[in-house]
Amino acid sequence: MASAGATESLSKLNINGDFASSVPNLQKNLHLLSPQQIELAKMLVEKGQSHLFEHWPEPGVDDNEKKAFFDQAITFRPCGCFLQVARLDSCYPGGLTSYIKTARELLADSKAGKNPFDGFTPSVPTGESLTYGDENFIKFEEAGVREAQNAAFVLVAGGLGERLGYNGIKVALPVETTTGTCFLQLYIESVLALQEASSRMTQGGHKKEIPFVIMTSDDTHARTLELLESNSYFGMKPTQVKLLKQEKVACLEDNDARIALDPQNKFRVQTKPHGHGDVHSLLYSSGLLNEWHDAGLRWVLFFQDTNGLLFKAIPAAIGVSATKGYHVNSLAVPRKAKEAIGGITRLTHTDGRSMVINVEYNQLDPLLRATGFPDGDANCETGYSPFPGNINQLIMELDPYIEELKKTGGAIKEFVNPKYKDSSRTSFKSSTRLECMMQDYPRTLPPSAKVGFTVMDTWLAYSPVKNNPEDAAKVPKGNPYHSATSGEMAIYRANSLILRKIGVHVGNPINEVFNGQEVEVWPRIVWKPKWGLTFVEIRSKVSGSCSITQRSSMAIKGRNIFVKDLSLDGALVVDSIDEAEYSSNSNVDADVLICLEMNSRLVEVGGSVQNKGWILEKVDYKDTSVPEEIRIRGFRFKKIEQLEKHYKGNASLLSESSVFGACLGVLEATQKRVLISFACFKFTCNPDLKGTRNKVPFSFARIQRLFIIGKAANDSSCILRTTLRCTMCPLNTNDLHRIFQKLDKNGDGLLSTVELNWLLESIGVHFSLEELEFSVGKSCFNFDEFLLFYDSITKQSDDGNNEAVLADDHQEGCCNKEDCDVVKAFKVFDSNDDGFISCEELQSLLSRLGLWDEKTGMDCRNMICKYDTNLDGVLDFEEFKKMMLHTGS
Ligand code: UGB
Repeated sequence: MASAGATESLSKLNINGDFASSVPNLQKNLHLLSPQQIELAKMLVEKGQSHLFEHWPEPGVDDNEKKAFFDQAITFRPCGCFLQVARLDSCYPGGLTSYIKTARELLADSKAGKNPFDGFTPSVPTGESLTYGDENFIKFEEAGVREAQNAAFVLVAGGLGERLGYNGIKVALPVETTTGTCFLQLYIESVLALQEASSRMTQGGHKKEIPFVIMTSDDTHARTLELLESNSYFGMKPTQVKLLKQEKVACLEDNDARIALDPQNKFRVQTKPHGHGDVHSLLYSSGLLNEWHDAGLRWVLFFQDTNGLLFKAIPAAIGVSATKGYHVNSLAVPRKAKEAIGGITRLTHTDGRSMVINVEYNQLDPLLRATGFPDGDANCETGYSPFPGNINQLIMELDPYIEELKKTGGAIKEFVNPKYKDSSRTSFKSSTRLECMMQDYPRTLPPSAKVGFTVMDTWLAYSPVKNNPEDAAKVPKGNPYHSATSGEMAIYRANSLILRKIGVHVGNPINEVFNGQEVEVWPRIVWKPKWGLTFVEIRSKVSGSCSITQRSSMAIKGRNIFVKDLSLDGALVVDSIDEAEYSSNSNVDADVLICLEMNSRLVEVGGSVQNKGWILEKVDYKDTSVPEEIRIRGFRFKKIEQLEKHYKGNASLLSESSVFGACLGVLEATQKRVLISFACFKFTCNPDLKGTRNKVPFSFARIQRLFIIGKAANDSSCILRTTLRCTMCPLNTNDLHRIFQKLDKNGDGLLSTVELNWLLESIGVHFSLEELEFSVGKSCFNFDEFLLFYDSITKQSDDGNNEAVLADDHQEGCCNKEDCDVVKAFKVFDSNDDGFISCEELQSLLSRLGLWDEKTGMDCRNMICKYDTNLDGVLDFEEFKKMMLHTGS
């Protein structure tokens, strides 16, 4: 019974407390509550949740706790007066009333053993299957990189990671312990690398920022934010990153959907995350989708928290979406039967409906058994399940996605998965809750929707970290462990296989057991995404004859590092920053050739590196003296000896100097004769320095690689002209002396053909020493002879030997050398070969040359305008020629 005082205060508030008559402990306390709290209590009682109040003590005891209960519980109820409630309302359509209703229906179905796919028959769908590195793959990868700037990336990272049991957030775990890069860092750096590659390809370096969204939950939000902030967002602009927090839902303790109280605090409702399916309603309600639409984006990519291989597959998968016009594209890998990943399945209903959808791993087996496949989820003759495994990376086309969400508000069909105590299915082992999965989105799509999938090899695309060591060790033999151990080893395997694919001799793996899991141990090879994201990019960074032994470790951290003729047996770490200048803190005296093209950003790593390297030491996961993130993988590195090379930036040197060039050897050979045109020249972008144009033959393609001009020049037309004309001045004696010293590796005052060859090799010109010696007529030069040699070849270039070049040029229909050079230059800029140079083409080339920096405010339109005499917005050949031959006076 309510006390007289309580009844009086209720009537003052004009509230009838009769609803609580069956819950005396609530009724006694009603007067403590605000009108909104009482309304909420009433709704809960009416929905069969009286048990929530049965333990409430007399008024005066724990009163604040009672109120706090509502402040928490109120978040489940739609009520416009509370911001918090309003937010949750948009997350859970219909509020708590609707939640309880849906839960009762789903729990009844589950108790009755009802098949959620009733009426549907599964069959194996067809999709795009890609083989890494073949022509088709390269084509899709290129298309994907091009499209990537029109994409937004969404990482779902609200999960507790219960199966892993790690105490931190999963995105903070190291992907691999060679460098210690964590998942979030890898993801962000991959998005940035993709953004840059995409901009380079299509926008001439004008960077379009790829939005990056992270869905968090109460379990992960604060720590995710902290991880980002304490690491300066891993190089991404903070404004580019958005965190959307999903709300948890109430846990349910029985088939009547009675809400569970928190075992630790009887005045709190127990809650758990609602599943990654929340991401759709959150994106919709946040308004981001419309923002992206207005910004011209076309794709939204969803991915999960611990797949370190993912970005090796992403570019090609986007390419598939773009080429095939898929509204939904799921990335998949070959799946082992019973593996804990969903199966991509075609479901055909008796009424004719058909859809391609993920069937979750715990539903696939019963579905198959119920529809005429007595073996259920079993491998076929290939040794894999016939149903491709869903790795839950989804690519949606934005416009159809928005249209669909307008109809549903982003609500995804929920499911419940209670763990029953026994076959009577009447009580649960522990509380359950409703969940929804992001991959269930296509379920509501009309049959006209283009839903496809893309299968890639597991070694390339999928290595999640989900299982704790104990459970991983129990995984049936042949099935993947999905543990921290296998996740890290998969990175090394993938990188080794990629390098093998491009011709590097990589040692065979050995088998080892860590934390009870037998894994292949490949050389520990890692690189930053900016070094190589796509097959073609990686291929362009490695040349010559390279080998890496199984016991080796290699980390490449800089963008412009070129690996050439490297023979590695030990540990090597190479780092470089733009405008690098060499400095070494090697603790080993190794015979390694690291060629830094002077004052340029290109670093070449080659030669023989041999040292004691890094050894893998076993660690037991129960050994709490070892940090958790290490012991869960079962090994750690003992770094005995390594070669470390760091190239640090030297911006001041560049900004003070007008000399940016390098000493280059350019050798051109034909089958019958060898023409050596050893061109030592320097580039300048100083507008006052109108050096005479050197008639040294050079290839524009090579210049694209070698031509590195710093950012000192701020006169855009000067940069343009410098780029186009490559104003080359004959070198003075000081320049030549500096070059001579640089080339004289062993410092004996003589430049040998071996040393000269080193230079030539470094720019991709291959000669045997005999050929070289024959061509230059000597086996070594002292400095005076070098000066003479330089004189002779520049003279040669100006007259006699140019005949060969001119002969070639005449074949292209040019009547003089100057015109020929202009034609060549024009072709370099006119990348689509339509006879005109557009702003985009100009910007694209400047960007590839490293000359495009949006911060300098260079405007290609203005550059073009200057010479665009017919004002059609592009340069034709005559206009281009005028610009080329313009002396700057
Ligand atoms: N996640 C959230 O953001 N919020 C949540 O409420 C729950 C999770 P799990 P599981 O690719 O390996 C999925 O727990 O059960 C995030 C697919 O359903 O790792 O292994 C969480 O942070 C399955 O079809 O998912 O199953 C994480 O990033 C299969 O594809 C992600 O959601 C499988 O993953 C996945 O959470 C797989």
